[in-house]
Amino acid sequence: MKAGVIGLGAMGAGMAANLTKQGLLAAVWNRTYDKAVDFAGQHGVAAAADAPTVAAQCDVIVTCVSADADVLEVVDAMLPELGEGKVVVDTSTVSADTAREAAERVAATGAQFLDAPVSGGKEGAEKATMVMMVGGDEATLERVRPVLSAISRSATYMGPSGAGQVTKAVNQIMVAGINQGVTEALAFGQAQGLDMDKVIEVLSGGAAGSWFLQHRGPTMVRGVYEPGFKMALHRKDLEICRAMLENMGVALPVVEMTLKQYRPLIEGGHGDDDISGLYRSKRA
Ligand code: NA7
Repeated sequence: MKAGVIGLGAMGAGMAANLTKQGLLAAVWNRTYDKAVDFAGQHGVAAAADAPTVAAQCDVIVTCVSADADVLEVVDAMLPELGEGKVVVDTSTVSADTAREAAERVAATGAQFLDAPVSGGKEGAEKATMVMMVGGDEATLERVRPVLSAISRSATYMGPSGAGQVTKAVNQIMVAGINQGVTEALAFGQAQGLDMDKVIEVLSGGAAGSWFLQHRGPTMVRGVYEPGFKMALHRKDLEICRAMLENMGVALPVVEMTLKQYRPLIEGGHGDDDISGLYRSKRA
């Protein structure tokens, strides 16, 4: 099985490197071509000239681009080279509607599309410890499992097209709440003059312990907010959640508060910071 990766950003580059380790990677493409050439040079794989070339050369095409319009743009570009037996696995976080639209366009060629967003951050992509939530055809998921196993800790079938993205929306609401809780609490502790490394160490073993506290706590209290997971991308995800709310009769106050607090930070030039940069607005 030959796999290709389109989009060698913070997440895609780690996934592509892990596919190389398993001998599965046949081609990569990145819109900013220098990135593809650098990756190809380091990992001994071909840098394709464009997305359709990756589609032509590979059985499984893993895409990891930014937002809804980007996924549809890349999918449309590949359509002439897709056909029976080929599978597009989109690991970007976009709306469930976009996933269903992309799946329809791909299915018209005889190929298959899986929405397969991931959670675990840049470190998870590099160490292949991400979890993956998959929507689409279950048999297709099983067929491409060797590729998904090379880039993730688990790939769980969630239901028909779009179900992976809806699950990811649930995840992103939780991430907003965890970010709110950890940044607010640590800023409070720091303002009280505590030794914050000790605070993080002791609390990590108790009921408030979390991945975010352990991995982002020590850096946020030092004013370091390197990605990670870009705040501008989390805002995109929370806006997707907000758009899904219509006619659902539930409220998302944590999402609303987080969007409100991200806004001045992103407008102030911090959109590429890790989401733990929310700490800036909590500091005394
Ligand atoms: P990054 O590090 O911002 O990387 C985004 C990648 O997507 C990067 O390689 C971009 O190419 C590529 N991209 C974006 N738009 C396009 C279009 N229209 N066509 C082709 N390539 C494109 O994001 P992450 O890796 O952290 O996250 C990626 C996704 O996973 C996102 O949905 C997250 O929410 C989860 P560039 O180098 O800019 O030319």
